[in-house]
Amino acid sequence: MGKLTEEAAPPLQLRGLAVHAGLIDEAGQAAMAEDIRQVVRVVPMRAPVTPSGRKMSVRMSAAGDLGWVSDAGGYRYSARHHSGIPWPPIPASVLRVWELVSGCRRPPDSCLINLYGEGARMGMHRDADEACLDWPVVSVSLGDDALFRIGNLQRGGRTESVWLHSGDVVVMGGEARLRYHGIDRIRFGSSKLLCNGGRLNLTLRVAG
Ligand code: MD3
Ligand code: FE
Repeated sequence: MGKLTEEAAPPLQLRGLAVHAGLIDEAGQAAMAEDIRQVVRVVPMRAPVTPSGRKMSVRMSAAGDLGWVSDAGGYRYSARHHSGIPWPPIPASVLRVWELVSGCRRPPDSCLINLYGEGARMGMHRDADEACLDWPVVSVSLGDDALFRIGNLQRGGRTESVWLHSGDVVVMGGEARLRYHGIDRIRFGSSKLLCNGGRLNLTLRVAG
């Protein structure tokens, strides 16, 4: 089973985000990817449709009490997948990451699962639909490298970018929690972790 590496260096700080590079070793990444495969066997990935009717390039599913769904009625947190099936519990391997880096005693109630295939991206947006915005968001990257962009509290202005790699963990807390951010592109095929290539991103949240 994998390990969460004892960090020699403090995390990289970028506009209030903490980037823990290489926190999860290869065995840990493989175990986590397998745990997520079990989840999406129950609640399959789907490509959300935006309120404007466009299909997103990222495919999504979730684990925990609440997941993210989108339909003609818009986006919202929901206790069930579109099929009506409740989201499976958040895997213990993923909860361990939250315990290590979040600084919260409270466990997350939501793990959103994003899958980026070749050419997928996520436009600049902010996450503000959670009931309380004081809790951090913890993100785990698995598979292909991704170019992550972080901006400001308002749309526009200067941004900074960082490549995220498999096993990296990012914590968004405090002032960083409401910053605009997105994924410009992935380097499809840069990692061998996922059999079909691509990138999995897990975001742990207190949503309810
Ligand atoms: C900064 N996911 O699911 S993870 C998302 O890689 C999302 O799939 C991206 O943005 C992905 O909403 C980026 C890093 C991340 C997640 C949530 C944040 C950065 C954040 C919330 C606030 C500020
Ligand atoms: Fe986001």
